[in-house]
Amino acid sequence: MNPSKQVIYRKDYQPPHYWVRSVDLAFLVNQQDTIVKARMVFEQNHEASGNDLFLNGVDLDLIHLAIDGTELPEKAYEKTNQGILLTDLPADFTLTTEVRIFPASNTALEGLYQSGAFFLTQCEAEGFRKITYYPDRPDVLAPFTVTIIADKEKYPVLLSNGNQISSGDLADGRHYTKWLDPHPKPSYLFALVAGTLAHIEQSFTTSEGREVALRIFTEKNNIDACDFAMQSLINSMRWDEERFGLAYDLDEYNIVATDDFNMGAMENKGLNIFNTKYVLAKQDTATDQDFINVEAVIGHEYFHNWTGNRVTCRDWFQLSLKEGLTVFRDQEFTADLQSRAVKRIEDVRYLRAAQFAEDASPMSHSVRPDSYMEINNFYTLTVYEKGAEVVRLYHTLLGEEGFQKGMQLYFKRHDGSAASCNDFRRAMADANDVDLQQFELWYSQNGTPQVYVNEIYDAKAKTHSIEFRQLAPPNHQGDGPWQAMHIPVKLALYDPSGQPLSLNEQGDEQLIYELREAQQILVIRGVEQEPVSSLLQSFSAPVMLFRQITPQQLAFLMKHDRDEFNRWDAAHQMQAQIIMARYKAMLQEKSYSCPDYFLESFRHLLLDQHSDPALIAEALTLPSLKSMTNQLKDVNILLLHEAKEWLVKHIVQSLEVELLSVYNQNFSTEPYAVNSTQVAKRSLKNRCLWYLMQGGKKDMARLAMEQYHQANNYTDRMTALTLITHQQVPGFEDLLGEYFTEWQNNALVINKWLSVQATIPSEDTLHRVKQLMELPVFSLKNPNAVRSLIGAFCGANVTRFHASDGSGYQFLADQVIALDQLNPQIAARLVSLFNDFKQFHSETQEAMREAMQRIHSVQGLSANVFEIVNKALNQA
Ligand code: B3K
Ligand code: ZN
Repeated sequence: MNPSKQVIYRKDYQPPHYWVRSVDLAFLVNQQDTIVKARMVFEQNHEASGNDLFLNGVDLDLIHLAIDGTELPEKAYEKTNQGILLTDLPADFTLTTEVRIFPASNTALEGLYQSGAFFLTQCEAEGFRKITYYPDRPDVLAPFTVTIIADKEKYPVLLSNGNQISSGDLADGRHYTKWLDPHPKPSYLFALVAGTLAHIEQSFTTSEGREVALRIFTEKNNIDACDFAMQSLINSMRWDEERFGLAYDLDEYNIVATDDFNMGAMENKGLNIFNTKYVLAKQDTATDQDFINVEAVIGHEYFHNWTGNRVTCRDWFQLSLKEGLTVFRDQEFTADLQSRAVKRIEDVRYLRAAQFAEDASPMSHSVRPDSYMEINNFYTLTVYEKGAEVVRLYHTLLGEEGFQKGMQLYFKRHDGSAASCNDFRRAMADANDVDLQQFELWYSQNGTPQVYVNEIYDAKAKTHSIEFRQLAPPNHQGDGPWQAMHIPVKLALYDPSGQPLSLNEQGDEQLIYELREAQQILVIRGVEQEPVSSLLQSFSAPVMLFRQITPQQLAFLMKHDRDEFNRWDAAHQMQAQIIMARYKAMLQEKSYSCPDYFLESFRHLLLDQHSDPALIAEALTLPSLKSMTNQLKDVNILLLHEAKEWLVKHIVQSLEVELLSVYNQNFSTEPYAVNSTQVAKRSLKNRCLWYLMQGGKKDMARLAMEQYHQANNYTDRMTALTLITHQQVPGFEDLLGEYFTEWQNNALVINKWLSVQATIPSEDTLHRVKQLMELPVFSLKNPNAVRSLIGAFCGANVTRFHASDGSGYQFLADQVIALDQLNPQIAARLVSLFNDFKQFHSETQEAMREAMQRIHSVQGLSANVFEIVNKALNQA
């Protein structure tokens, strides 16, 4: 088998034979090629036995290799297409190398590559080996010195990690800059940028008194859209000092934004590289959600400076050590700055729809995976989002103070080194003197834990008993049997008037009940009347909770629960119940009509004058199909979609007057600002408009047209355009045309235009998508464009992707095959859209399987795509 398609196991981890004590790099950047010279000082690791050293190196033209100044002849080492093996080495030595690379033809966007008028790098996870020969593994940390030399006119900006220590002019119109990053780091955090870029700058003084120059670089035409990102960076730095006591540790913090990036952003030490999507934001081109995303991603990458960079990962199996923890930190940042309840609802909605699905799919893996073929395939929702939930569990169990004590001990023990998930767990346990042995299972067991609840009220004894039973997820993997997990269940009980009951002798009205056994019973005493329980408040653990709950109890919780999250969840469950009931009736060709209590409680939600409008908007947003299909088999996805549409139509027909009045009430005439009050009102207003438009009435279309033309902000404008286009209101093609003419030079804005069209629920959409792919604004080489057009069609246009003639699946297969030649990481993301195929009924499954088989049979498939398709087909 091709060496890049080998499976790597966590259990095979071996410490490195050599440490790198320092690295000096020199880059001679040219348009045609780049020369990379390296000088590395190695020292044997006495705790590992071995005097050989493997240097990773892929697609490099080796020009020269010497040890302690003596050139090595080719026969002195073993060279493959993955690297060089050096043997019989002394305990200490200096290695010098020189290689040539070709960044301009690098379409995988990994290593050094070109974007517009500049060159840049992406090294995580294994891109550094495409730049120079090096032990490219996260547990080898070294201080880096980097010199960049290039033509001054073509490449005026030359950046790398750390602080710039010198710069100057050279002969032949060239110039150089020299950078020192004193903090030892693994190669995946290396970065370099060279080219023509504009920038904005501000200064920040840390709590330790360090003055830091903050800069954001973009191409010149975007420089007016960076101010919000700069403010977000300042907010992040301040927040990390205040909440975590962590301050920045260099004199510069540079951010570079590029249109050509495989993911959102990258936390390279002192030189973050960002997808423009998460930097650029202006009133006329960014939605409220875009602004919030910019703030969150700027925060996320900044927070990595401590959780990821100062303490990094021992090996890639520990990825969640930095990602889960940093997602938790960015979630808390957003919760502290925006609305905590809204943030929690959005995160859980995403987790349940996407991560639960991943955990039930052929790609299911534990938060700390046991094996991988291609590490880039494991930057998953499980590692990130479930990983963040696991970190949140510590916080729930230990409280803010205990959690922060654990964090401090973690930094004290591991600052400047590479650690493991176990190290983190130990720090949390030791700092708080608690036993977190069983907690290990959160890292080692895959699948979503299932908790079944049974409640009994005993009127005579005045007790309310809640029995919890943990069951193994159906797709449990691993050698041993599944074991019960440590699950904190936050709960409250309410009496029939909605008053919270005291749950113990201390009079607590809220409890964290810790499950540790497969079966446990909680008995609450002194309960005068049968109560209604609110379980798993704030979603206190990432589990599926199954309980018998009546619509009346759900309506009660929607009204009385003090936990905002569970109030939303009750609404959500009621909606899911109705859609499922209709779907089941349709399957059996029976009739089912919408119960009055549903409309009544929906009306109550809509007209609630006391709650945050953002929370109301969330409660009015029906569950996604994805979140409902997770637990089902033989799903007829088109029928389920129809059932949901039916409910929507029913809501509009019954509540049109109310929807219209809430729409009007939340129409703001104030000057636009991105603050939580305005964002909340816009979200509720636009949710109402969404419903109104689903009714298909002409006067509602007129309302959307008015909103489109009169809006003073992009959220309102884009919502209107989307609704007008999706409903194919006469004139929508003209609007799309005008939009294109106005924005054709703004890639991000045009990407939205592509997505709007890719998601039109109409028979000719695939044809339209294929036509849009021919436009110069689209390129298979640009990941944002691919995600916006192909990704949106296959991932968000249910009826067209799942069209019964299989055309959607064929299209996806064609695109994956074509993309794999250019950019395997993006191809692998796209092919993952097939991963839920086993949930569907046999015809759909078969058509999806055929498309995957066609991909699988392509010669020379990347390890990225192969790993995913192979798993899916083998487990079918
Ligand atoms: N650490 C990077 C992700 C790298 C992905 C490599 N395929 C961004 C982040 O999580 O902050
Ligand atoms: Zn991250």
